[in-house]
Amino acid sequence: MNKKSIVLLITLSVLNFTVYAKNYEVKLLTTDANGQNMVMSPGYLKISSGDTVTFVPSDPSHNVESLSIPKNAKSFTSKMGKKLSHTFDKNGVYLYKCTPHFALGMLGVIQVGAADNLAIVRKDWSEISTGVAMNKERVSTYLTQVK
Ligand SMILES: [Cu+2]
Repeated sequence: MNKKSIVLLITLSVLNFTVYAKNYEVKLLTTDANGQNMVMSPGYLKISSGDTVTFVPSDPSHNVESLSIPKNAKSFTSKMGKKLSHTFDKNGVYLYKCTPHFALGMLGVIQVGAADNLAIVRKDWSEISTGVAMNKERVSTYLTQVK
């Protein structure tokens, strides 16, 4: 292999890395298109390690705060009404909430690659869910989508 093709290969692998790290958006909605109130959209999202999710509040009353996350993963908390872009670099299941609307079931689940910590998240959720008054079944539905 000559020098030129080595340089080309290195350039291509750098480009590949850039292309494959994806950006996603989760909207923090007061009301969605189906009339659901205080809801993350999408509530369940599957991404790959290295991908970035931007959380976008529909108005100043929402934020995100991580609740149950994989061991050694970075926790995240956004300021009320402000966008937050978070890069997920540890595989596993992340359960997070909107701090003011937690009791109304405003929670979401993000799966990053393999879901090795699913049993722990389910156990955490069974304890955390005692503080949720409405729309608990949303989280159960999101967790059944984890594959
Ligand atoms: Cu909220």
